[in-house]
Amino acid sequence: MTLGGARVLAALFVVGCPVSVFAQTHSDTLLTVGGDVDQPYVLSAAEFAKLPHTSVRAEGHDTKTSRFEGVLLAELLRRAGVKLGADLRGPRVAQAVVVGAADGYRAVFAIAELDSAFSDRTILLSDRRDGAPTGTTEGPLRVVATGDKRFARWVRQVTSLTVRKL
Ligand SMILES: Nc1nc2c(c(=O)[nH]1)N[C@H]1C(S)=C(S)[C@@H](COP(=O)(O)O)O[C@H]1N2
Ligand SMILES: [Mo]
Repeated sequence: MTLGGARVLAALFVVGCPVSVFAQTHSDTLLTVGGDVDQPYVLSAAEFAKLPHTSVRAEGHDTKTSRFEGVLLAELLRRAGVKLGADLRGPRVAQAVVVGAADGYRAVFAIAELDSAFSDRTILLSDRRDGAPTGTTEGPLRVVATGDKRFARWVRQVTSLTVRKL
């Protein structure tokens, strides 16, 4: 086969392959960020660890106050192309993110709730509590949402963030 023919075949293979082969099924995928966004992506644990982290003191459902470290949901969505701050207006105000977990549990945040231009709350995906990695029961990633008085949206074992334009 000619080199050109091989290239065409390779291109057909890429086009014909389910997206998942290239974007979602790395065996080491920790988190999938997608839905109605311009730049869906996946992160391995090593990639997540390298993202800019924020820390916050908060009381967990177990009534213990801890220092939680993690990556702001706003930062994770900004990297997928979600517009925040002055650009979060008009139809964009009707966007929400579905936080999905390994056990099928889901919780929804409005995008505006996550944006520091709208709110002083800290909403992050925590990978460390009091300096130690979040265990596999709670984590590896868990939502921490200051300002929620109940803990139903502190989703454990988070695997996906899916943006929905309502
Ligand atoms: N994945 C997942 N996360 C979850 C839940 C769940 O059922 N599955 N329950 C929520 C509810 S209703 C509460 S009250 C808290 C309990 O947090 P805890 O496990 O730290 O006590 O987790 C929240 N996160
Ligand atoms: Mo709960």
